[in-house]
Amino acid sequence: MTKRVHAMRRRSRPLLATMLAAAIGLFATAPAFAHARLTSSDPADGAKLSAAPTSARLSFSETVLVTDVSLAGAAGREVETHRESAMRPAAQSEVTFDALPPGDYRLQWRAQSADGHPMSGSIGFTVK
Ligand SMILES: [Cu+2]
Repeated sequence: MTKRVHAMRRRSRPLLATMLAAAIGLFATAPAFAHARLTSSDPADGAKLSAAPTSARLSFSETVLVTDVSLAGAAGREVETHRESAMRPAAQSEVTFDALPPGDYRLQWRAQSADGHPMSGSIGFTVK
């Protein structure tokens, strides 16, 4: 990038000014376009747990409305989960369930960010 800008400067100052203005404009407005994202979870994605968990927590970079969380165990069998204040926007969302027997699990989630964008993802963990 630096090399290209220097090359442009030699050739055309107006073009450089336009490029700089565009770059600054892009930078200044970037936060407005930043999407909410999952920042962490407990259990963490890929965790191998020696103690059976009875809850899972998702943490997001900003307040989101988690619209669906489901937990699948062995052979994709769904595990019953409970979620408090399911329809309230929050930066964290927690689901609880009965202590999980050993096995591989996948927690799938869907959410809507404050700017209305749909989000989804999943985390996997193993109970030893
Ligand atoms: Cu967005």
